[in-house]
Amino acid sequence: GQTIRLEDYRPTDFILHCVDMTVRLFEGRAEIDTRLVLERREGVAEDAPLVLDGDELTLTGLALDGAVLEADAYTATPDRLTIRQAPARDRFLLDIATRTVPEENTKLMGLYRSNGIWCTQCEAEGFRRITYFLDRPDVLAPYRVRIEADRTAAPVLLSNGNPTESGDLGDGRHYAVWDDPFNKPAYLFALVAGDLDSIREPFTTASGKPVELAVYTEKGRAGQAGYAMDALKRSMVWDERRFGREYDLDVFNIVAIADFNMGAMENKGLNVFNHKYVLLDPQTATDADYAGVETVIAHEYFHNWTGNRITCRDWFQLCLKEGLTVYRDQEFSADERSATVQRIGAVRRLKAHQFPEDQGPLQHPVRPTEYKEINNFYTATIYDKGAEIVRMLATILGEDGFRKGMDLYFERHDGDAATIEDYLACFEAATGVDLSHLAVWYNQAGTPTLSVHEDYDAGTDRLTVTLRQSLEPGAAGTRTDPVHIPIRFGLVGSNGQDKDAVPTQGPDVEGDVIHLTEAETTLVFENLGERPYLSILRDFSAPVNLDFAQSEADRLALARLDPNLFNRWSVLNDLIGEAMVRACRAGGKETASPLPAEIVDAVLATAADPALEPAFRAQALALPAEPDVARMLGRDVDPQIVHDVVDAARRAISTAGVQVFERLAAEMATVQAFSPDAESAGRRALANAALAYLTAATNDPAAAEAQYASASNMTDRLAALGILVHRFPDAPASQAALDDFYRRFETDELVLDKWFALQATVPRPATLETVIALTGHARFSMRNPNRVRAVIGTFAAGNQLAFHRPDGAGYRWVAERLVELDRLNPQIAARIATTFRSWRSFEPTRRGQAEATLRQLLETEHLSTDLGDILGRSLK
Ligand code: HT7
Ligand code: ZN
Repeated sequence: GQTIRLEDYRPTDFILHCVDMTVRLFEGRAEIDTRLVLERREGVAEDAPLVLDGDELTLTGLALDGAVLEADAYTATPDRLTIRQAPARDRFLLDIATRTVPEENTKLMGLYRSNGIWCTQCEAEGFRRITYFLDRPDVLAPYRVRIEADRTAAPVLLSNGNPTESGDLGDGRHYAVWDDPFNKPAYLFALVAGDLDSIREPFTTASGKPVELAVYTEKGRAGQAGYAMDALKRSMVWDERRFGREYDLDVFNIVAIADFNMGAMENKGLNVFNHKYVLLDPQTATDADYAGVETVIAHEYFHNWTGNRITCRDWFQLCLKEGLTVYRDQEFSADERSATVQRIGAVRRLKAHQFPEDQGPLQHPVRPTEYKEINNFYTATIYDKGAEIVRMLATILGEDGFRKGMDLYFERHDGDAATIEDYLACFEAATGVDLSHLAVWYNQAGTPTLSVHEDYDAGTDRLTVTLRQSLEPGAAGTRTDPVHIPIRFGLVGSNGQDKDAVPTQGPDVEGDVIHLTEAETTLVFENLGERPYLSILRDFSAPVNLDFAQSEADRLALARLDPNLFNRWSVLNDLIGEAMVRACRAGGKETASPLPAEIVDAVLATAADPALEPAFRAQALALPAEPDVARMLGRDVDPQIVHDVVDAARRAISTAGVQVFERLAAEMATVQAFSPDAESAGRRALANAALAYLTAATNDPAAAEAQYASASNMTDRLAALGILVHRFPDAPASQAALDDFYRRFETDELVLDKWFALQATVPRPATLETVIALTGHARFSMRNPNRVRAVIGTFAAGNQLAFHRPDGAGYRWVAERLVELDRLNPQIAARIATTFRSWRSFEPTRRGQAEATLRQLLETEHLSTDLGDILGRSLK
């Protein structure tokens, strides 16, 4: 494949003024007529040809200003249309006719069918699979779209913008016309046609504009769309209040689709969703599912301003819309739920997904400078580290400064395809703050280390804090210059209150934020009255590895006292993680607990503390997972040892905490009718954590079996089933519960995904045989991405013992499935292949097995660019 480089960016030779399409849908084919109004850009050579992108296209007609083009005037291949002599000066019309077969489109990019519904996915480069086009984000135009289809097969016809016309065509066919007045790039185009149910609600924006909201689903499932609608309305109100952003069209439509490559897509006025992020009810969805729907609905809605009204100049700027929109959805969830618990979740995800990416061969900067396949850059780095940079910007500027910069960004760039430089310039102009050191974060890959050293002199009552930043060179080969690290901190007194901490020497400190912009700096605090506990990097104010040899006693004190709750969690979680790492390094052989008794006590005290909210207490009980410990180990990882150590830690807490857990299980048990709110979800999380520890302590599945049978909602039922299947895989009760679960929910594909995923993650090497059987199950399909992810994806990402079997069988099985999958859906194959990315961090046997498998896979004939790119970079 060809490499695309940021430095090669230049605008198109031709300007696009508007798009007019007619899409005729039939069983087995789609006919697409596209009329473009184009104009050669000033200064472009008169003989420069017009080159349009295509992908697996068939051209059936071509006319320029109404005259059919002679065969020698153009060249059409499936992936390019070149028109040799386009008019030199005036605007001209280009009519393009293409034909596709949506039923055969297994890549789920472009126009395809999902359970009979016609739908599209165009980001990043799917529109070129519908018609030849200048398919890049800096080519913006208004669209008019006419859809024609059989009225019975597709009573609902949707596209972007506002509906303007509809009517009958005879022969059982009908049509609808949609007008989108807002300039947009082709990646935001969408079309949906099918026999759909819907729920509708009116909404009035802050300035009084009425909007008709609708959520469409497959037949019979609109009853599960209510929470999504509610989340949409809350998102709309929140964006008005927090960022002053109102919705702009007369309608806002969401469609839930079963076969979908990612979570959802923010097409203008017509968001298309993986039905997993729309359809919910208490019997079939967990609290985590509810939170996921709320987040994704908000995220796609927020894109209307950060992504659609202001889009990206090129795909190197992807984080401009994604990092910013993730930051916005995180802030929304923080306001709607518990801010601390939300932040803990975001930091856990960042460390679990982005840190390993940044540490391995797929490392890339938040703004990359080159790519082979853009689909492979929808990564944790672009999304989540991108959001962390926006968060640091907000921390540096404060709430008012950040809002001023955002206001200027919306004002200056509405209607533009912008860059990261454009974005940062707005904040500098609005606040006068120098952001040059923050900007460096966008260009350098890798996770910086922040080293902290403290020294308190009791004689002079002086605390000296030395801060150092460093960055290891990595696979991306980017620079390692110092960046701006905003460090939120506090000096906690023995009374649990923050001291007035104004340094008498040192760098810029504003309120509770230290601005570290140099490689190293020292701060001095005086007149403290006692040696304080240093609470550093509060709320994880920068995405760094913290290297701070703080004493265990100080950290245990902070776990009790710190007014910053996030840090109470993080010091405790770090203590546990470090103890696990020590035990792994010792070979995991010790029979005793890997956790010192004081740490176990601190965990139990937090879990039992009625002054803390249940969701937070549940977080304190959620130990670092096996992949977290593997990442902290960094090299020569033996997943069996890691598993044994994590298991021993769990047992240590369970044995010591029987009484605490018995009390919690009783206190937190579900009594009232189900409500998905955060407070109720927190109580269920704490109750289910207690149940897991109790069954570990008794080594008896009875309590889980009882909860499985009596559960009144999916959260409690799945928690119980998870304990049975993962902890007691051979108990007859576990198999009985699995069979019961299948029978209860066999008509619901989303619940069946849970049934498949649970079995694929049973932590033992023999699960490989289970997943082999599962891929032969009548309900398994390689064509449904959710099902593929549930079985193959969760196996590779979530089963440390079976995927990383020392005999290499887990690797080889996944590799064989990737070859099959690559022929159908390369995007999904490439994504699952990233589970190999940390192969170099394993002990020599597994490392050798993984490398051999990857090398052999790379030799496969006709690999897609997507999969080839991931494999090639993984082996680099
Ligand atoms: N902007 C979207 C990213 C996306 C996507 C969505 C569905 C299918 C394929 C896709 N490729 C890229 C989703 C988002 O971040 O909101
Ligand atoms: Zn997004």
